[in-house]
Amino acid sequence: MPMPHRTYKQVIKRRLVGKEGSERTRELRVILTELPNYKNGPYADLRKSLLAEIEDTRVRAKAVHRDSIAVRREGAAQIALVGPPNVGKSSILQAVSEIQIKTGDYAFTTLRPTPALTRIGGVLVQLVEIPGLIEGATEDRGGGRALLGVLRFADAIVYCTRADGDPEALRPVVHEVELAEIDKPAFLAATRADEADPAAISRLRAAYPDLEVIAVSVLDERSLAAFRNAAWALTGLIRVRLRSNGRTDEEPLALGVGSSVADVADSIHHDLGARVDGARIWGPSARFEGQRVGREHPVRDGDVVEILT
Ligand SMILES: Nc1nc2c(ncn2[C@@H]2O[C@H](COP(=O)(O)OP(=O)(O)OP(=O)(O)O)[C@@H](O)[C@H]2O)c(=O)[nH]1
Ligand SMILES: [Mg+2]
Repeated sequence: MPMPHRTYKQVIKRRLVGKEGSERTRELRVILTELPNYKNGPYADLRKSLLAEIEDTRVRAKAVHRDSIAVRREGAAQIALVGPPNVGKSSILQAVSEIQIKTGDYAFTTLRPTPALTRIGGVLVQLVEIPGLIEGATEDRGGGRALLGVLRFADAIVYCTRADGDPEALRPVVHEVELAEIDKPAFLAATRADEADPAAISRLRAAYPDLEVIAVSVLDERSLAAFRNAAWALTGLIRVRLRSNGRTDEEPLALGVGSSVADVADSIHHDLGARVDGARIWGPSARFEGQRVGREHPVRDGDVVEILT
């Protein structure tokens, strides 16, 4: 006499807890072989639902596999860090964010695009390390096509290369990005700058005249601040803080360059966007503190805005 099908269902559920992908499929198949072989009734239904579950698991496993290269966007902007192996990309991520990431004195420590959130002037920005982009990436060498796919969706790029290394080490990376016709705001981080002399930075500047070069060392807080500021400049966003009842918010809003007072109001609430009359402004876009402006007034990075309705 087999156990009641309801109990059996509970047992199956328990056996599947925490099992995903091929492990789950394997367990499901084992369960199927153990199931009483009735043609009709609750056990036949159970058999059907297990078969459906196997199919679902298979599809899900595929989907997970395909998506694992995509990076879920978080924060106001997404900036990709790309460069030769072992130049210190992960170390920068670690230095400017909360994440624990493997760093190591060997190539290809990082195997997948890895995101980290960093706060710049109060706004969260996502940095993504793109590992292992090598020559031939556009022909999918080293899984290059998927990596370039991540770059294509990023808002900006930071090329990373060792300050004291051969400037040409970065060339294939820049070349592959160009071949893929990806054209984004970018700068060049000359990494591990504490190991290099100033002449090395000049060499990099000469080798890449189109890119601004920022010397970065994870051992030097000021260079990390410069890195953050340069990264912010790439986003094309401005920060404004709201003021109401004489109090100014700590957290800024991030808006596109050229946004107006009406855009600020709209980003808070569409209703407010429709009702806004103007604003009082403190900061870079005001001629004097607390200036009264109209709804079309363009705000600037660093403004404090009091919406008037
Ligand atoms: N002196 C010095 N060493 C650094 C600095 N940044 C990184 N390193 C060292 O450089 C090595 C490589 O660092 P990672 O951050 O793993 O480099 P990566 O570019 O992420 O490397 P892959 O993921 O393998 O491509 C490690 O041994 C780090 O300790 C720096 O600013 N100064
Ligand atoms: Mg790494």
